[in-house]
Amino acid sequence: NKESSSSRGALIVLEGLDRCGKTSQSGKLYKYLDEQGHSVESWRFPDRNTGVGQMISSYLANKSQLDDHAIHLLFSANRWEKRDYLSEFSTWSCPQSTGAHPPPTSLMEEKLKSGTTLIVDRYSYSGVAFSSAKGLDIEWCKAPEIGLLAPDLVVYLDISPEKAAERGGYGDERYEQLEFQKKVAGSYLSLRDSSWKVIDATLSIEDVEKKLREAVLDCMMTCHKGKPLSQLWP
Ligand code: NYM
Repeated sequence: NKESSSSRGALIVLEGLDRCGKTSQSGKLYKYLDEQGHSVESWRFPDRNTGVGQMISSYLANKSQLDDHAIHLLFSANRWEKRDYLSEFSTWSCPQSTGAHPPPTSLMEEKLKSGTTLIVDRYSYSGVAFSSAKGLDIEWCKAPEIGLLAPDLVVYLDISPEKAAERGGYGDERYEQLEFQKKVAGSYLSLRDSSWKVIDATLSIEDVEKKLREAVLDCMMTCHKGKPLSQLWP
């Protein structure tokens, strides 16, 4: 059973409010793991490089308007397209094709199974937290994420909206406002469960880095030992 292969990588997700330090901590973690000789990749959502990602980027920059449900589905589509079925299996759903075909395997899954650890800056939890903060029904928000790979570890970099705002650097993007971030913080709270690793993001950069490393190395070990991959929502 490939899923219990002893060498699989871990799917690590970092979540938190805007300005919680996620992006710089993802970068530091990537550098550390890479230097330690681990096979590791750094991903982020939204991935603004795809066609869907460009629509999201334009929406976030207030250059386009979209219905709240529509933008929610685009964020989700952006994750599905990055999960991406491998082209070598592209005949899988072709009715004319003959013979036995392997089940579809995703790029993300393939990378994990071949031993690469993925550090992902934002994932489905951002999708649900930000959209439900606008008032969309939480179960509706979760639905399009069903079937994506579940992270092996979700790290929440915890900071109050007020403290995050004090850090400055809120840009001109949509959502980067204190009142809205307060609602997002509330949504994250209702999503969190005991499996999440919550790190106080107001500690020094070095302390956050250390705690993050410990949690991630521990999770990588569990995956290495054969923890099976699972799907959202567990
Ligand atoms: N965001 C991000 C969402 O609203 N839904 C999602 O699914 C994701 C992944 O996009 N304010 C929001 C959160 C951020 C914004 O993200 C851009 P970033 O990490 O600043 O590029």
